Amino acid sequence: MNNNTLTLAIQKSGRLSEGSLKLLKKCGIDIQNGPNHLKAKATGFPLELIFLRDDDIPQYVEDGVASAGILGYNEVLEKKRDVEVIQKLGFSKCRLSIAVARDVHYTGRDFLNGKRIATSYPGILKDFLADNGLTAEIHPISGSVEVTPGLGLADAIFEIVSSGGTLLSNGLREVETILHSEAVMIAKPDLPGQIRDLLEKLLFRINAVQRAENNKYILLNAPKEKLDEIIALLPGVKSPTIMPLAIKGWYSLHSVVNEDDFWGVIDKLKDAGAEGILVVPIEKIVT
Ligand code: PRT
Ligand code: ZN
Repeated sequence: MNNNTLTLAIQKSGRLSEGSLKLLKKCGIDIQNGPNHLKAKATGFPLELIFLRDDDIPQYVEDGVASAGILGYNEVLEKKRDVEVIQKLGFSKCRLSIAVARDVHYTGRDFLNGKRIATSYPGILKDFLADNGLTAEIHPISGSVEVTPGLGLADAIFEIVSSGGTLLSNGLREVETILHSEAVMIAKPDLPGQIRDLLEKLLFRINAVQRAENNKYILLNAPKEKLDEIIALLPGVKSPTIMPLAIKGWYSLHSVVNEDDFWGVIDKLKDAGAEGILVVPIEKIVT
């Protein structure tokens, strides 16, 4: 481990690769040679990337070959390695669910007792069954878990669901959502101080990117008599900026609105008399 460089493991090719590289790029970090190599040096940050299968990332981080890694939370739980989840990254969101054939009468979790459940996540399934006092036969399978009920190989499956399209096309129905997952940053616990500092710097950039993505910059016009009511609707980073317009008695307000309550706020602003509302994306929010 080089104390002047942070070694980060990311997925070589798959559903996490693009999101991982995109996030780094938004943090001002580019790589010189791509995922066709095992390793790549980054520009814009003292970082070296290692490209791996996502299954291998927890072990490489535990062993210290990489100081940190980006992978699905589901894979972290499944592998049970000694690694720390330090940040949710907001992409590759999915859920792990139990599904049964569409025409099966599912009576609740007790239905699973004595049944055969096919899964590519036997570890998580085992814990779920134990936590709920259920006994079932776990059939570990890698790939195409969804076809097993149709082939008579399983009574239920426990698998990743995103849009639900794969379940639908295999005549299956989601009956229990066990876990929500997304890409996360993991790190080796007890990293040397200098490496921990580098990781903190990277997390600082990631936070700025995430905050920006969760917020929009809003500009609107309003007459003087409506200002108080409108300001009350706009929390902003501190408080809204107010500038007089060329037309007497009118002002321009600038603020930041959270994506979660965005449409609710817009409706209220219109009702309160705001006009010419402009909404623009934010590149970074550094606090
Ligand atoms: O080669 P390597 O081992 O690195 O990759 P992999 O094939 O094991 O993983 P990959 O690239 O398929 O997925 C990596 C991670 O992406 C997973 O561990 C999840 O955290 C996350 N993710 C997000 C998904 C999905 N969405 C997803 N839809 N992983 C898999 N799927 C599959 C799922 O297995 C199922 O077969 O897509 C199907 C369901 O999708 P819908 O949209 O039809 O519901
Ligand atoms: Zn994998």
